Amino acid sequence: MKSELRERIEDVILARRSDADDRLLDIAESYAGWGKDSVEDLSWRESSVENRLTHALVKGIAGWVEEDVEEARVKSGDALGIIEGPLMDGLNRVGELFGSGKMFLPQVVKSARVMKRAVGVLQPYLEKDQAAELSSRGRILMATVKGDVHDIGKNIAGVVLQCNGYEVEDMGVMVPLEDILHRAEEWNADLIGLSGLITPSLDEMVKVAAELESRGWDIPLLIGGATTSPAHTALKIAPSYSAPVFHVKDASMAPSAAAALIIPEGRDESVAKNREEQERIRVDKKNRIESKVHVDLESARSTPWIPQGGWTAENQLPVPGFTGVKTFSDIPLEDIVPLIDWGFFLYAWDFKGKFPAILDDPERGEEARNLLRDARSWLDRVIAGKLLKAAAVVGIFPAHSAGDDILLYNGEGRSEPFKVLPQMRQTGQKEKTPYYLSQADWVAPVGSGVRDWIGIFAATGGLGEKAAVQARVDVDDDYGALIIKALADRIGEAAAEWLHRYVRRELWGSSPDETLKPEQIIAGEYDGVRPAPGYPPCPDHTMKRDFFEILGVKEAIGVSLTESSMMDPSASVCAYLFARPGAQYFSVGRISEEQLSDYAQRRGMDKTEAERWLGAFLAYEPA
Ligand code: B12
Repeated sequence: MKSELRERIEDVILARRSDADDRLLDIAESYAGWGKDSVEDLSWRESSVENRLTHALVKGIAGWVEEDVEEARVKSGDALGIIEGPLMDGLNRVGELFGSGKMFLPQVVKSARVMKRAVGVLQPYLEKDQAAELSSRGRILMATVKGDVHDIGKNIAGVVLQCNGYEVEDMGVMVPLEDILHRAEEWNADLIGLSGLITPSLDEMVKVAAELESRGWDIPLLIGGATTSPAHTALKIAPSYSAPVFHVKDASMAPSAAAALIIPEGRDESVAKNREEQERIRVDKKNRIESKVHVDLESARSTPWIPQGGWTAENQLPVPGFTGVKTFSDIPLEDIVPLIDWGFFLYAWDFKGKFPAILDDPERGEEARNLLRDARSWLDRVIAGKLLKAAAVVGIFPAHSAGDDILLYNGEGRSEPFKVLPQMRQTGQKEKTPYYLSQADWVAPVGSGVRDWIGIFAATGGLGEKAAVQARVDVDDDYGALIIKALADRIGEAAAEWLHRYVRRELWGSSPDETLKPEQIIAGEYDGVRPAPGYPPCPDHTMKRDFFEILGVKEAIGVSLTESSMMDPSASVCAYLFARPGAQYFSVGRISEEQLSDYAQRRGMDKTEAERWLGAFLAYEPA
């Protein structure tokens, strides 16, 4: 056994150091596959130290990096030369392989970890001005905008950019625009990269662009994140700023977008092409919005969905065994784990495709399996070390609908609602379906004689995430940090799944005999739906404020809302629970001006405020 491995195992067994388990895990991957039947090919260890460094970088092998770097430094006495030579050679190779689809995201992240560690060893030997001189293709300042706490996508994009030779400074999450601009100027950034997960963040990106414009700056912007799109970038962000604004679909596109903006050769052409494309999107979008016919609200409301047989006693749901609010402050992770949707875990790492079939994909299967193996081993560690905690709070209330509003009551007296939750309705003209849907349709109307109930909840898998992620960052382990983040998201979603099943089977008992297997639950084969504020049937993110107030979410489970109505920790979800058979997911589609005004009034907001929150969904250009 290699002395390094033996030493680290002994550290764990004999409890010799407080960071013993971290250190063992750090090198464990380098030994993956060792055993009776497989002998790792270590012939690369016979090569020159420079070749070994390049090899370790390309293969993402962290086990020997510190000792190899030290050997190279003693040999050449030129710390900067080692970075610019064998290490950059390896990194360039990684960039090429990733760019040509021959290497996948987890491998890139592992390579980045090797680079960070190597540079970490050399840093003390770099002269002050040498550190600044380190050859770089350009400086990219990245930030998740104010009000948004999502950062897994931004972090992945940052690692990929670093692996392509860009210097990246990541300002983290919820970064106010003043701070972004201040740092961009101070650091002399070549590009600013903005990220965001939910639609209110789009508005914040427009603010950043407008502020850059008013200061007369010309630093190009890169726009990324799940909710961003070429259309929004073209329609809203680019018109606010004269300098180039590029939308970046995913991490693999980030290096080419950065290169197109930074490398002088071909730059003008790329910028002109981007502008042309954005102009085309604007014209196309305008034509499409104008050609979409909306029926008036009254007509849409006159054809709601109604259950088969109408609102009669047969369509009353089972009376809940419990009404009120219930908190689950520490849901055992072992109970949640079977409900994890591993398909989405892989999706976060850019392995898009059906799960588990993707594990057998001839090109991507092996890497997907390796990633899953690492993730499961991290999950064991998370559970054993209680690194993450899952919690949830749910409320089940007597309810009725009144037009497009859902009314919540405190008791079966149902005299005065204690809360009104206004909903929206589809108004885009339909040819086929006989109804225009609203979530209010899933609840029996007031005066129908049918009693009804709904649930609302918030759940999280992110308690403890910040500390657990930081512990990995502190040892330059982006790979582990990203795995923990992605696991927290999955645990949050699985906690919602766990809670919903408990509500269906026991707390409410709307499906008391349900015996679905985990994979059927993940496929959504249960009765009822769980739409989340921000999703297409209910795009108003501010509804989360009402949920949080009703459930006392912050006090109950420590999840809070940012000014953009995003939940912190980010690995959190909140949603409605509708048990009505026949209830479905749908999209309200574009919101007409008539509906917006009506909704704003029911919601007690002024029209401009409602337009701001729902800006991404409007069927018209606000004044
Ligand atoms: C998985 C998922 C979740 C997970 C994890 C979220 C997360 N941390 O990523 C959980 C379950 C926690 C979640 C929660 C919610 N979600 Co969600 N979620 C998704 C889903 C299905 C995938 C997102 C994802 O993980 N992508 C993988 C990551 C790695 O990709 P990424 O962030 O986009 O980043 C890539 C690129 O965009 C790019 N990139 C990112 N940033 C940057 C920056 C720069 C500079 C560059 C160059 C590139 C770049 O590179 C990355 C790597 O390729 C999307 C739908 C979809 N298909 O996109 C909805 C979606 C993002 N969610 C949505 C919503 C509404 C929510 C909730 C508000 C719902 C709720 N009420 O609970 C909450 C909000 C959470 C909170 N904290 O407030 C909406 C947002 C749209 C909107 N109307 O606002 C979406 C689009 C679904 C939809 N169709 O409506 N969600």
